[in-house]
Amino acid sequence: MPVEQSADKIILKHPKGSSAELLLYGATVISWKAADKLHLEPFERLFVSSKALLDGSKPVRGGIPVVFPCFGAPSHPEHARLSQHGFARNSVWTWDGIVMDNEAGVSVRLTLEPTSGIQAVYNKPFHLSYVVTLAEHQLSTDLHVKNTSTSTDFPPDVLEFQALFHNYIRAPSSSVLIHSLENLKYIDKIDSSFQGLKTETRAGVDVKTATDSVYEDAPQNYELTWPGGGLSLRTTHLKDVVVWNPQAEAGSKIGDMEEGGWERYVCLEPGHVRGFAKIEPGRTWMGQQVLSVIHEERRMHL
Ligand code: TA6
Repeated sequence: MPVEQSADKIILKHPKGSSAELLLYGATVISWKAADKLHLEPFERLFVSSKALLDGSKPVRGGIPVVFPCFGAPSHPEHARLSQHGFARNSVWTWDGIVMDNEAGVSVRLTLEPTSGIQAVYNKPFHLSYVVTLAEHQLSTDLHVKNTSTSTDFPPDVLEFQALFHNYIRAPSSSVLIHSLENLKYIDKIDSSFQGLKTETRAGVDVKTATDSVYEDAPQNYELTWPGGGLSLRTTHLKDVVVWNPQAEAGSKIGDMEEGGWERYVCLEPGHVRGFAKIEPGRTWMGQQVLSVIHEERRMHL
């Protein structure tokens, strides 16, 4: 069976051996296994802390949590009652079926509508649908946000939001490099003494020291490389990208982070997080990412 379902989890299996696991809680992808030309057995591509709680009591420390409708602490007046990174990552989503099942890939959809719990903190008309697609060497996630307002009032009931895929990519943080960020403007959240935007000067960005950088107007096409491995990330309608790794000092203070976990991942998080995406009543916005295995001979940056 290409799709297996249990009460709280969906497992996708591709006929060529790759697999993915998706929790209904937070629509969080908690595993993606894929082979490459050197390693013919599929292996884990995402990092999930061994201390992460997977019982729906708090957002998962790892995998791919979905951030919506605010990134970080809320900064929009309509988001004032939301907690850090919004409610999508700690709401239980609804199974909506298999979208595709063929040689090319296996694809499933979850949805999230305003529940009374969500409406208590965010009373806006929205419908989310999230499509996760697994191919032999690729994982894609598409978030569709619909403004369900039917109001014809003026001014229109515009939905303003931020959205981001909080990817915890399994990679050695001492040697991973991220490409395509050179010359971009970014906020350095680690350097609180510096106000304003810095300009990235590095061709390959490392996370050997604590890093929490929000790059704006990015090229939406990135490569992560490290000795022996690599992934590419392509995105659509996700103009910004965040690079985060806390390293030991801050990482050891994160309650659900396993000992030394910061050595085993880098977060590369594409999103619309500088300013707000806006949708008119009845319209839908879509943000997509495609994560692909880089095979040894195709790597440009090693
Ligand atoms: O995306 C980076 C970031 O916003 C960091 O500032 C860091 O705090 C991280 O997310 C984790 O946030 P969380 O709420 O999951 O602990």
